[in-house]
Amino acid sequence: KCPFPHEALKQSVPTASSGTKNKDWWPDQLKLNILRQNHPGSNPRDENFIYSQAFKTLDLEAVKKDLHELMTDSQDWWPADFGHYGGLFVRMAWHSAGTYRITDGRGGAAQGQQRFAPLNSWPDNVSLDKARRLLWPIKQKYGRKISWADLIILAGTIALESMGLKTIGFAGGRQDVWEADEAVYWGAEKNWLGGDVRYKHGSKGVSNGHGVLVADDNADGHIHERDLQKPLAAVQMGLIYVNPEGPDGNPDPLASAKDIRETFTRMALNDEETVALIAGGHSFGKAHGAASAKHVGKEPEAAGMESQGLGWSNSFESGKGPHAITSGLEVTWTKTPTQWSNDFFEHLFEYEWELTKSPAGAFQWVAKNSENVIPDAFDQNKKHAPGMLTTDVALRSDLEYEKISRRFYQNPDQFAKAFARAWFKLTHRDMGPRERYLGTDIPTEEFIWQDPIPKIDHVLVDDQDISDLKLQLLNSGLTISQLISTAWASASTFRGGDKRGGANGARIRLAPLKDWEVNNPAQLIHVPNVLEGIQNKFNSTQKADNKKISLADIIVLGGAAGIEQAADNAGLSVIVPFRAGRTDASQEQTDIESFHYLEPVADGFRNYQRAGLDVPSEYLLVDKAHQLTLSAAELTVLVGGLRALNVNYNGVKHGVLTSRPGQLTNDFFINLLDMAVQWKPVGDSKLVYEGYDRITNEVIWTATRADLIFGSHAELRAIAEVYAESDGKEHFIQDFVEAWNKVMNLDRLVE
Ligand code: HEB
Repeated sequence: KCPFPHEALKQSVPTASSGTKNKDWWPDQLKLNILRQNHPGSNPRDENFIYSQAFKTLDLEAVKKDLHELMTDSQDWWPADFGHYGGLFVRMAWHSAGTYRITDGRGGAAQGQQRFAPLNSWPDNVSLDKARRLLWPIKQKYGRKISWADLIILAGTIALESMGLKTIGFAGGRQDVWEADEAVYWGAEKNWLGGDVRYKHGSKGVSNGHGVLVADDNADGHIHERDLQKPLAAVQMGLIYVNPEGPDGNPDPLASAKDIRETFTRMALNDEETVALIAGGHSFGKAHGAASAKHVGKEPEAAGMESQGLGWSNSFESGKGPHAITSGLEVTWTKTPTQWSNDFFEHLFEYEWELTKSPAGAFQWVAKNSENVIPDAFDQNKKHAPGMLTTDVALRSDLEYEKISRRFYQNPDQFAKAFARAWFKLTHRDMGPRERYLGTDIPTEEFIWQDPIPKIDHVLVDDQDISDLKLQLLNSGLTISQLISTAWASASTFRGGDKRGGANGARIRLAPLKDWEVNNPAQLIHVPNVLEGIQNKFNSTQKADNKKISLADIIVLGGAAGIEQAADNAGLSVIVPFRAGRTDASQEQTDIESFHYLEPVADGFRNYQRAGLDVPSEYLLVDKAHQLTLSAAELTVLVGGLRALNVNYNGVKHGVLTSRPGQLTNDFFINLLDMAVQWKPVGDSKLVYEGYDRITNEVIWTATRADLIFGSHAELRAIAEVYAESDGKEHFIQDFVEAWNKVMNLDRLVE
């Protein structure tokens, strides 16, 4: 050993991104980073670039042709099983879409997140790094005209077509982002595929310390045997859904069926869709577990720089082709793994299944007493016995799944049709309204899960009509607060993840929205009636030119009129922009069960929180702000303005820090930051606080955590100060109106 102290002489140079950070010192600090994602500066494309326009210039047929050719263009660096990449690309697309959760609408295929951590490194996504690299030449060729997010789904869809399954179409329109999404709650565990921490027993709510919170509406006090934490759609970190070997690696098909049902329901799929997808997916390709996982290197995010973003290098023999190790399972389901067939069900029912282990030591099932009828992926002289995963056998063990599986076995056409429809839903579920779909392969059929809204069939109101209607709204007998809170209730159902909800459709008057606690049904009930009265009067007198206004528009217009009046009452004149063109959905166009998931457990903007949540209100507030795609400043100005406007749930006074409630003022900020007031929690729950006058010791205000966070959180306080400054009043009103207008139009995604 050299006696010279090389190590000691090495100089350490501190760099900007290294060192201990706030998140290390105060891990539970409320983080606003999710409100600052996808800043225009992070986008390498021209600021005027509009993806939908670029896509319209794409020669979709040419891309499809190239994809068809790619399927059989086997590359030495990652040879295709059975000479066809179809199975790999179907799995890639399914894993891209399969991160969607209906509970909060986050996850899914729409941003191309599979390129980034954690998804690019999830144990369940092994080898999909190779799939995306195989696609790169096509991505490169068509450039900005097709996003990764679209290309990944299109590749899976063309893979199906190329293997003989007739799909029902494809829509483009998924715009790429350039950074990992920080907002998705993937779970709280610290280990990949670590224990069963996602299941809890009878607890009431969940906080994760990541600034994203979730509430458990299973909180019925009942002790659930196996109660998967909301909103997770996977039973373990790193899995798209469920453990293929069975719950926690225990090869029990029936128990596994329970996990499948729970997780697929989270993805908005019913039993029939679930059976069709699993069986249809596993009609193709194979599982890879040639040898023990000890041969497999680090995942992409942890691999050496020389790996250039690839991971899981495999030291077993050639490390690819017949030696590939992906899941560690080694199964081929059908006799024709590159051709659609009914083999999956035929095998499932015609064989009895025996538990065995893959060469890598994982539990899997093999057909008893079967001939070796299954081809080998590389050696034409080799044959294998049919195999199944525990999760596949579950489709026969579970009573409900079994019924569907048998029907599909006996009716292959029903199976193919159900698969094609479920595949389209799976891969388009998170894109929002159909109007956003791009391309020439869009199915003409309208699906209920698309939350359809009628097309405009009337002439829109003009400026004169708008000011007439505003007057009528203000004279309708409804209070300013009612007008504003109804508009807010309607528009704020929007969620950015899957672009569902919003003011369009006026679904606030329909089940289930009209019965939501947050909308205070007892009070809401007559507001739409009054508004409808105004609408009917207008529409019945405008017949000649077919000029009409929808209730959805009237609701938003009422909010605008209310805010203008509230500003006027405070001595300021503002115009709240209004653009007509919304239409009204019917009850039949509204899938009650699926809208149930949009119900807010909290709306800090109205100081509402469902009782019994074990999550601090400020976390729920930031979560909601993220759903509304608001920045931290927009969040702040909206809360301050709405408090002054007195639109709290059920008229509670918390946070209405003004002596003139109902006027649009910056009083909330002035009084919140006033040093003459001292705040103290009421009781131990730390839900409600009282503000004492330091001199008289009298209680002058009350507030919740969703109010006081704007004084206690250093970054939010800094924003609040801007709106409380002596010259901040005008600025406040302008910003409030802008942010309000943004929320009212969140669902108008197509220009
Ligand atoms: Fe699947 C494969 C699992 C569902 C499609 N999968 C596979 C595998 C596994 C699994 C483990 C193997 C991998 C490797 O490579 O190794 N899955 C699973 C589970 C589930 C599923 C657990 C739930 C239950 N899949 C599914 C679906 C689909 C699919 C839904 C679609 C639709 N997968 C698939 C495919 C494949 C698989 C295609 C093959 C791949 C290749 O070939 O590469």
